[in-house]
Order: sequence, then structure tokens, then C-alpha cells
Amino acid sequence: MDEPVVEIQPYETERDAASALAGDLMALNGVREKLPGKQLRMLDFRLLEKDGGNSAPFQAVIHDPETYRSVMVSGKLSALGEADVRSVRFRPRPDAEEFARAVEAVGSHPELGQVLTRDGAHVYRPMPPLADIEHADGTTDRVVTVGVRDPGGEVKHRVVGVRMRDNAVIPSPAGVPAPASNECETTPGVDDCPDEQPGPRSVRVRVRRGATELWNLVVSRPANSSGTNGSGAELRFVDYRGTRVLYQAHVPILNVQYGADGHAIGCGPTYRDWQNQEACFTADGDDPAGPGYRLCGSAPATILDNGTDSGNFRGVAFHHDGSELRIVSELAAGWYRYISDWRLADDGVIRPRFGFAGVSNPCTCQAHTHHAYWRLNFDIAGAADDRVDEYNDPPLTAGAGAWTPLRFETRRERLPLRRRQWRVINRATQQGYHIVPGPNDSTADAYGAGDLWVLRRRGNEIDDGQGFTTDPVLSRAHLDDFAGGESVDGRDLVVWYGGHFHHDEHDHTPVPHVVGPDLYPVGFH
Ligand SMILES: [Cu+2]
Repeated sequence: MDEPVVEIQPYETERDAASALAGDLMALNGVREKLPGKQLRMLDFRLLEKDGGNSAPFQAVIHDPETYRSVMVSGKLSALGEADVRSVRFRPRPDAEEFARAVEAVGSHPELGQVLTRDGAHVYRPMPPLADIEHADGTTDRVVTVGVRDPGGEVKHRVVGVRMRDNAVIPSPAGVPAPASNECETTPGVDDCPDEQPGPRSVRVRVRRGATELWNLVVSRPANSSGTNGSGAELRFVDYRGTRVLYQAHVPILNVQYGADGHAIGCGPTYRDWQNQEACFTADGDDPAGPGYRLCGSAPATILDNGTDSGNFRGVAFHHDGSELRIVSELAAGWYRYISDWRLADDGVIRPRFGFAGVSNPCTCQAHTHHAYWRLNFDIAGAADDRVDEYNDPPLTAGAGAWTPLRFETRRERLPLRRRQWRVINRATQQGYHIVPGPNDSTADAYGAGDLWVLRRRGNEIDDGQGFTTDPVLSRAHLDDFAGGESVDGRDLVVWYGGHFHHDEHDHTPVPHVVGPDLYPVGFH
């Protein structure tokens, strides 16, 4: 058999077109009225229709760091002047520059500066990333949090705040974990790999054996991924053996939920995380399309593989191991580290994976649950005419077949007792993918919201629009809102798949810190 060949080339996305448009959007009267600042930033841009051309509807979020306000602009590309502009609450997470400014203020603080001179003491990015102060008149002071770790001290962890308008240090901001004398995950946080920008926003990736093209897809690194909070390593336009199978596949919603022990010391109660901050990991190889996309000769190693937060690379690493292409990235959200991992096998099997890890912190010693939600927009042999069937053994009604079609938008529970599975099928070609739950994917509790949703594809439902928050009511995945009961028989479909990983350091049973289903091709010959 021919050796596998992996090719990577730069790929231009709609976001490139968007940056060309950014100046026009920021100059709109409606935007200028609400955002007077001089350095507006476009935080999000999306086209709401597939192949919409010039008349395509779009949605953009523009932020003014000076007034700390944001607007959402929605309209059509061909009629920017008629676009609708409205204020939205959006708090961008601190970037490297802002966090460095906060760290400098902490270092200059008399007592905290003293702590930082002790042996092994260091600062890190904690949770929550912000401890903003809201005033009675509706204005907000932005407060960036900084973790101070003193491994030899009586108090090992402190989460302090810095008010960004005047760099004032707030030693005990509200809503952060209490000072802690114990810690979990003894690996210190390191951010020691190069951050080369700008490379290509996305790349086209091809896997060939001889004259046969097995896979052809577009991959975006987490920093350029779509969604309110990003979505990890994001796949688009995925073709297997020349047939379109997925239009888009990513993880736009990611939550952490603490139990009572965690609440008691100020952890959570929940965190809506983000998937667009990249962490360092080990990846040896070349960057044929530019920085941020590395083709590796050996398997990349993340914190889950080697237990270190160090590395020589950030972005997306590709490695073909002889039977499958791995697409690997490591993410950072405060002290959490996440592994965004896709495996595309030569035989057509797709294995989406999400892994959970962390660096030294005062919270993850307490039992908590991670909830990751994949959004899989299947386009089996084209966008239209797909259907989802559910498998139950024993069947739901006696005498019925094991497979039954799901006719309307719905939320489904993973039901191991019935060996429940699903398949997405194109009604005309009978090709599709069979979704088999992973052994560690668990089932949702009330906060976990659900295990699987089958929805019509709508361009404004990339995620539920919720930015970072600790509030359980807000952070809970609001996917039921999308299940309005429309027909899903023969439509352009989105499957959301939830994986729930309960993490308890007091339970010493070895369990993989990875969730994800296996997707088997049906009808590809
Ligand atoms: Cu955990």
C-alpha cells in the first residue's frame, strides 16, 4: 500500500474577507454613536448562510476597550448602511498585554511583591479571569485577576485583582477562590513557547495514498476558531474520498461545574470557559504553510502525555501515525488545560476527542465535572436531505425495529441500558455516519443539560451567545432553546454531542481524562 502523504496549504476564510470589511463596519454611524473610542476591535464575525454570496446576512461584534462597551452589528454584506446596531454585554478576556500590565501592578504591591520574591513563587492566570466591579449607575470597572502561588508558604494560592483604569491592586476581590493552603495539580503554569503571528488564519489539509485522496478539509487553529468563546481546533468542509461529510465541526461550549465542597471555598460554582487561548505543547516538525500549523514526524505530546505545561509550539499539530491523521491542539483557560484532538482514520472513521488537565491551583482538588459540547454540522453528500435515526436495543416499543428516525428537533439521552446510538444518513445516497458514544462520556445531570441534540442548521446558532461567566443559570448550555420542534427529516442538520467528565482527585480509580464518540462511515465504498 502507498505511504500516506499529508499536505498543508494556507486557506483564506470568510474571516479574511471580514477583516477587509472591519473598517467599514467600525465607521458606521450607528457604531460610532455607541462606541466613541479610537481603537475599536472586531471580536467576532460570521456569515449566517452557506454560500450566501454578496447578499449574505452577517453578524459582527465590535468592542471599545476605552468605554468597555460592545455592539452587535447585523445586516447584509450588500447593504452595510442599513445594518442594525445594538449594544451587547461582552467582556473580552484579558490578552497577554493586559495580563502583563496586571502582573506588573501586583509585583509593585508592597506585600504581594514581597511574596513573589520567595523561593519558587510565581504568578499565573487563575479562574475567574475577571472580577469586575459593577456600580449602581450601570458602569463597570474592569478588574483582571492574577494568581499568586507560593509553594513553600503557609498560604499557597491567592487570587488578587487589578483595576485596569488605575492599576490599583485589590487584594481580596469578590467572587474569587479564597486564599488556599493546599493545592492540586502540582505542575506550575508555564507559557514558554513562541507566539508567532500572523500566520495563515486557516489551512487546507489533504491526506493521500498514491492517487487516492482520503481526506480533504480546512482546519483553523483555536485562536482563529469561530464562536463567542472560540471552539478549539475547528474543522470545516470535511470531505472523505471526495464526498462532503461535515460542513463544520468544533466545540463551541465548554463548562466546569463544582460541587458543594468547591462552592464553600469560592470555586465556580461554574465556569463557562473559552476555547481560543492556545497553550504550549511539544510538536516536532515543519510549518509548511506558516506559523501555527505544524506537520510532525512523531506524535505530538500534550500535558496529558508528558505532565508538563512547557512546550515548543502553540497552534495545531498534524501527525499521521500510519492509520489515522491526528489534529491536536492544547488550550488554556485560567489554570485549566484542554486537549482538542481529532482523529481522521484512513478507513473513514472520525474520532473527536476532548481531554481535561490543569496546572497548580486551589480548586480542582474539589470534585467537579467538565462538560464539553461538540457541534457537528453534517453535510452528507451536500447540505440538504439528511436524517437522523436512533438505535435502541431493546427497542423503545416491543416488536418495533432497533432503528427509528427522529422526525423533529429533539434532545436525547445517552442510554447505555438500551445501547443507544445514532446515525446521520443522506436520504438519497444512503451514505452517512454512525455515532457511537465513548465509554467515558457519561450522562448529563441537570446542569449538564443533555447528551445529544438534533437540530436544524441555523447560521446564528453557532453557540448560545454566552461569554465567560461563573453564574450557573447563565453558563448552563442553552441548547434546548434551539430545539423548537421543527422537522429534521431531510434537512441540513446539526448534531450537538455532550461529553461529561466527572473529575474527583479523591477517587483513585484510573480513568482516562478524555471524552468523545466514534463516528463510523456508512455506505462509503
Ligand atoms: Cu478536572
